[in-house]
Amino acid sequence: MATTEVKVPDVGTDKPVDVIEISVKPGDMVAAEQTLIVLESDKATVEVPSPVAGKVVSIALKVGDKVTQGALILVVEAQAVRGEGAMPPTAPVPVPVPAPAPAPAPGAVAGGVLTLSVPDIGTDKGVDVIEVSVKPGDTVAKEQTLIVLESDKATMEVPAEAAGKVVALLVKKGDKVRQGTPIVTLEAAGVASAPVAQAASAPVVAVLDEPEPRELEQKPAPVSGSGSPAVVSAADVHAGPAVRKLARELGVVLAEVAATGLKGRVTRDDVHAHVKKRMSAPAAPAAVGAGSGLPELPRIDFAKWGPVEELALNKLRRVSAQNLHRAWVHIPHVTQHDDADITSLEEFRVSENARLKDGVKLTMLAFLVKACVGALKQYPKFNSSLDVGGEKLIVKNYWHIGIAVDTPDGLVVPVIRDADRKGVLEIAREMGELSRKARDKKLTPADMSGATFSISSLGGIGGTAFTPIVNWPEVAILGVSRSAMKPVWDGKAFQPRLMLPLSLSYDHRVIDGADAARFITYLSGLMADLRRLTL
Ligand code: CAO
Repeated sequence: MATTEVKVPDVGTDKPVDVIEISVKPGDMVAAEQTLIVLESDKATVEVPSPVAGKVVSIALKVGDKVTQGALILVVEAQAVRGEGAMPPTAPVPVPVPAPAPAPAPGAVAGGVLTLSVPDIGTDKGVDVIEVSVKPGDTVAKEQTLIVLESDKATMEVPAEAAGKVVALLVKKGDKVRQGTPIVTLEAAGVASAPVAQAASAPVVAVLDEPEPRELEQKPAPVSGSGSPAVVSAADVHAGPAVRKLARELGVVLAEVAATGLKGRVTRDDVHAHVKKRMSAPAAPAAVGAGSGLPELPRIDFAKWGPVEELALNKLRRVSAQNLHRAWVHIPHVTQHDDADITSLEEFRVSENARLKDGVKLTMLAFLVKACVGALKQYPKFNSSLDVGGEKLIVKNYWHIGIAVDTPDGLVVPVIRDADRKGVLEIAREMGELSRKARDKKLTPADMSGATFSISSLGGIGGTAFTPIVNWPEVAILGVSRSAMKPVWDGKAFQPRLMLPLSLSYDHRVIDGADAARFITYLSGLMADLRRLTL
């Protein structure tokens, strides 16, 4: 077998460029056009393809070397493949009259003419060409839009991988295309015709005239519409095209990969390591705001402005943060406020507490739980969940009330089950137990699941009103602030009344403002006179 020495082609600069990736090893079988090494200059990343199919005999370079045009890259034991031109230099055979050319490979180069093809568009289905933005003879800049595609999920502009002059258009408006469909042929700007590999005597026909190094720092195509393909701002990530392709195939977001290559470059191994890590990692809670299209918050170095201290968040706080943020982002919140007159209820509570003396403290919150069940029965929508598809409401015929409990480790929400079947004393006793368990870290997941409505009381601390966040998948939550004596007009005079501030936050997709006003008015009425509950 004849051997072929593959050398560094013209990379558009006389200055030495870095070898940043060696994509093959001795003994590997390579196909013609397969990437052998990746070079990086100040301006671009260049992938050097193999001029021949064959077996890598030896490699003359290593990552980190600086090379210029003509430097030996490697030696390939060429395999004669009819029609591919990969022929042993010592035994040239006449070049056959070329048959009609097969569809060129994406980005294929032929004698300085580049065929640009449809990149990975996130779907295997054919998509429509809805606009052709260039015509033959046009000079296009790199990244200039060539065509616009439309799938049932997104519109996508396909930019030019390289600058040059449009020789021919290979698609028209209305065509259906998919990844790899040739779009245009382009006479690449500044194409040099230096051969990549010099054969000893006869040039390796065809293949050797062609392999211009392709500039492959592709920016992801801008995408508008929903359900966009895996397009991220990967343009800022340093990675060769082969690595980008691998990342796309494996569904890896390059920006998330820890780079170990030269100058912070992401290598193939990095992508594989990332996938391995992802596979072995325990399932993480869904990323906050994932798919919401929200811009990420930038990291800030607060130490720039003064001394800081970093405190690690415990798991409870991290998980609560995720859940609260998710609910806040997904649920359109509105909060309705009202004051309940609890003057007589408070008198009753105090006198009962004096009478009971059995260790159970009758709390205002226990009365509120009971009153909420009454209001939920009157307005069942508040005891429901919105189906994730947004097409149906799941109304529950059980009344489990979650109570937000503040603990040194963070907020937890244990649940009073079947509160409709329990008396106020029993609820008060159970709440005491649950909040003790919460503060002793003894709550089980079962203690904290299945709530249909929640109450968050800050009344023991203070404040006049707040907007609690709906505890998804519930659709409403009642915030309770500190009661206070207030002058209330009775039609003839101001009377001192004990008023309890209530703040009802609700999911406006499910509950109208009028419903919320009715609910809170009804609830306030029950707190003003609990005898109504018996009606
Ligand atoms: N108005 C006036 N006083 C009130 C009151 C109110 N709305 N609610 C409670 N109080 C009083 C109580 O009567 C009690 O007084 P005494 O000590 O004189 O008897 C005192 O405040 C302390 O009450 P408490 O808060 O311990 O008891 P509670 O039954 O009202 O609440 C619990 C229990 C578990 C809900 C509460 O301890 C708690 O953790 N609250 C915080 C919940 C929270 O963090 N919510 C925010 C979620 S969003 O970030």
